[in-house]
Amino acid sequence: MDHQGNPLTPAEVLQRRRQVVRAVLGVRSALGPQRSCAEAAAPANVALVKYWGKRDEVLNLPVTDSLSVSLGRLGTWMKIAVAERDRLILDGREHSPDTQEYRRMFEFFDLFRGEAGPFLEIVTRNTVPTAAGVASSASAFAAAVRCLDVLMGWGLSEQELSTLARLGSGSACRSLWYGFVHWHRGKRADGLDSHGEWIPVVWPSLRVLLWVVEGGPKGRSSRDAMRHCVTNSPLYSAWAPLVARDLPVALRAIQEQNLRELGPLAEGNALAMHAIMIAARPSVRYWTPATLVALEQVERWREEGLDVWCTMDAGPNLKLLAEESTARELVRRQPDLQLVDPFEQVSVVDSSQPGFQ
Ligand code: 2P0
Repeated sequence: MDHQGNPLTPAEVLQRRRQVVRAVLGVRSALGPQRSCAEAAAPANVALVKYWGKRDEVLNLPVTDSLSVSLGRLGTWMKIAVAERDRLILDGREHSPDTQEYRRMFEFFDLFRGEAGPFLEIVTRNTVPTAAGVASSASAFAAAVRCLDVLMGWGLSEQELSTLARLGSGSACRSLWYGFVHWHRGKRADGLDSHGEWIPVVWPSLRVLLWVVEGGPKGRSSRDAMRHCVTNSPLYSAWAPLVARDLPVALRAIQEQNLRELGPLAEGNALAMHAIMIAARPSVRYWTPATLVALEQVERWREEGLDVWCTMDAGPNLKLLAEESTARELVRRQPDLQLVDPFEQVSVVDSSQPGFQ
């Protein structure tokens, strides 16, 4: 939308996004590739205080701050190389230009290159299980900006890379780091102050457990659901005040490594986000009966003395939070849980990964 509330044309959208890129890159905008190829990895992330609603759709600027923890080894590997034509090879399969994945990825790369190219071959592999309901777009765009930074020799700061990754997908700005990240909503219209900030806390015993209760692709994109909720949920006005209360408590709980404080807070925040969705008119409901069964199971585990809490995103599946010893007990009881160490880092380049020639 422009200032009068009229929708922008695709050319105007591109221009606004390119202005931000130029503002971040400065004189570096004029640089061509400094190398022939570059590789990078980035972790997926799960929000403990959610991002739900945008104040600017073109630049993916959020209504509120949010807070996430990375998913360690789960994320994206990417290699980009200067080539004779654009190609996208995703999880070992070449995607044609009419696929959504190709369009989304190259629309992003087009923000950084002029009419003269360069053409790019992108080989990318997600280590996030597709059915797990964990967004791979966040890690993909974070890996993409890391690759570009190396290929073009920009030498940008992590904060600048985070600002650029946000243009691909909002939550991508939290995928530049391992561990906890605070995404500051920022106040500026151009979004240059809206980026992730790494929280210097390592919590070695914290675990995330992915619980896929429902496989298959999700019905509605989170982008679309978010937009719908902002204008059509009578509860949306409660969201910003709720985040303002939750965020400082979550930050303190992280500093103190206190799961008994962080867990209920993350669970309550996710449930509030889903309440906003459910109350929207028409309603947005990602939960299935299997989701409710799993939620009840989490409650039962707590009644049995296990310190476990959950969070959920725009899908039916759960992500559990627990300390390592509890996490091992949970896997014993529910063997389909996938255990993740949020702080497990992968080396930047792993050419042994399939798809990397
Ligand atoms: C989050 N989600 O904080 C929230 C909670 C989904 C539920 O960030 O439109 O793919 O690309 O900015 O980043 C998913 O939204 O949306 C998301 P866009 P994105 O993790």
